[in-house]
Amino acid sequence: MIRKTLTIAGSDSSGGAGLQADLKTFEEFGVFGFCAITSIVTMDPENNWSHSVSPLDETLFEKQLDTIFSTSIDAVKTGMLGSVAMIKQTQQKLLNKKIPFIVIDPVIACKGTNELLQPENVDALKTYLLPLATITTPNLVEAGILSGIGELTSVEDMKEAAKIIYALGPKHVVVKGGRRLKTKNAVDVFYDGETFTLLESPQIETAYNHGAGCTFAAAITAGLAKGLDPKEAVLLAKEFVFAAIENGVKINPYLGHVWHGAYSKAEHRILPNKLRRTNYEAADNN
Ligand code: PXL
Repeated sequence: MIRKTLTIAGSDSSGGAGLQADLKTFEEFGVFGFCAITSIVTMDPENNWSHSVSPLDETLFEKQLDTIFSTSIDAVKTGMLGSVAMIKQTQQKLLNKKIPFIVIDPVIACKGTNELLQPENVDALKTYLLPLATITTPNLVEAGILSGIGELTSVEDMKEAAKIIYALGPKHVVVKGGRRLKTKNAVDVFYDGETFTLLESPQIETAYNHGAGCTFAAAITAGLAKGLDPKEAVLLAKEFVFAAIENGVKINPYLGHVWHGAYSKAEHRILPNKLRRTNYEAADNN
């Protein structure tokens, strides 16, 4: 049976993060992807690519959930949630439907903006969703906010934050150090309530990494749906997102995105080599 995974997330109109990242990643993992849209994020090419987040009406959000949950879903991921009401609607559905695997990616700020989403969402996320999580995947900034520690500057700080976040109820916590932590390798801290595991990978020098966080959490979700245990799912997701960042592409004049298809070289699918044009410019010019 094909496994079914749902992302409850915002739409990134630029195509790299949000539900676009999630659905592309689900496809790469060979699971059937669904999405419920909470909000639509647009960027203004005339105004320095500034972001604007437009939450959807809550009734429309509920209708999407009703449509999707007419079938059984193996794993759910949440990303950008839009409003406290939608956080509560999500919690109710997850409880009623007894979803086996839940990944909460606590999207609190878009990398592009550095500005927090509605601050009242943070408390609602802690109260209603983190207790349901199989795994939560905060980045350094989000872990600082959720734990109440503030700025995290060391692996010790990350461990401390992971412990505090674990106490809110998720069964596993991954704090992503990324490039903000000034270490030689990229370090993530995985915590299961007993043991800390440090997950290291080389830092990749690239500016084309938009969508990395969403892709990572979506990959974990798909891995869990396919039967991996949480730590295995996180390790595979790390490899998957590493390839996606390493093969990041400058997708428009403003931004570079991770290439979600990199792990399995999706760019080589369908057309056999001999039929393919020799370069992408030739295709673009037609
Ligand atoms: O990367 C965080 C993120 C999540 N979800 C949506 C986004 C962004 C950043 O742009 O647009 C919809």
